[in-house]
Amino acid sequence: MSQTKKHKVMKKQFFKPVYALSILAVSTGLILGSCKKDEEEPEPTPEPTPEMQSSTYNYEFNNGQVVASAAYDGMHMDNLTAMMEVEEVSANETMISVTLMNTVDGETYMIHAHDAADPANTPNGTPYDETPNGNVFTQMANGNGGDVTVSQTVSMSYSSIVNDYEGFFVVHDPLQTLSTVDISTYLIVGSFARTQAASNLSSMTYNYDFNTGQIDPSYAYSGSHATDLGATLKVQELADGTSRVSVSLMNSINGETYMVHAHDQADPMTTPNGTPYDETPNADVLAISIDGNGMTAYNNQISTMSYADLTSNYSAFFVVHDPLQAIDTTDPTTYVVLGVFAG
Ligand SMILES: [Cu+2]
Repeated sequence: MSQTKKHKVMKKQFFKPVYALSILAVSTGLILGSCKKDEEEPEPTPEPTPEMQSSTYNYEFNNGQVVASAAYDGMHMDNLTAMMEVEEVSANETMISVTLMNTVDGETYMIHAHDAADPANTPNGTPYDETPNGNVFTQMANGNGGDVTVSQTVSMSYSSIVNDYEGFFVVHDPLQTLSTVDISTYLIVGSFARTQAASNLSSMTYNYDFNTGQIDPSYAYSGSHATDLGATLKVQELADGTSRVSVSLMNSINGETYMVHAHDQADPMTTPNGTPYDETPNADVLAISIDGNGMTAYNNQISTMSYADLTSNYSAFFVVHDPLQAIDTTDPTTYVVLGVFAG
């Protein structure tokens, strides 16, 4: 809403009370002073200086949008996103601010502008200069478990940043050794200060409670693990047709290692021990361990199966084995979580 329009609305709302409470017109008049001024000047005041320009660019997590074969592959949760604000400060100065959402507490994120380059001329065939451009953006953000913002004022015009500068915006993973060659270590990568094309990559999250026999009453957990453990399973579509399968365990026990598996459903008539599933986990879908930390613990893997297959066609059980007793794949009462995979 323009300033003028806003004032007209305010005028309408305040008109009657002002009339009725004319005794209080002195004080009320002061409050409405700025509005009255607009009414008294029918001609719009010409802008003395052009308004400062600004724009905002949103970046999704690296699921292979820029380089399909190089979706992020590592231990960081894939809910991290970034927002870049480019604001004109003066004719030759621009402020660039980057906000990271869903950061990991205590980790330091390297956030860089890498100039685009001809891969034929770079040492390792990268389509960018591996040395970040400190004249555009080179900042570190300290993760706090939530949103963090870092800013840099650069000696370039607004237009040269948003129209002329050709580079990549990169957020490096703080949970692994910094690599400027391996794009699968980038949490975020996209063209710098440009609107990113819509990726339309799908994801779905499934919640699982502790195993109290939801699949079969005779499978209800029996053991000493606290029953407040819960799990979420997330399937994220990646640009090359594969998927990232992520698991979070809530209220995990610190120091215990949880085996987390997809076990393909099977006809019990055909399995060695009459189980309604294959006792060997499906390593192409989910066979990971999660280190318990006393709170929410996390791990993930990339599956070659497509998002559509995993969420619609694949028939398996999602199993979290009890770390407090020996693994027994024939005995579902040792499973702290048991549910239909992506069901
Ligand atoms: Cu298993």
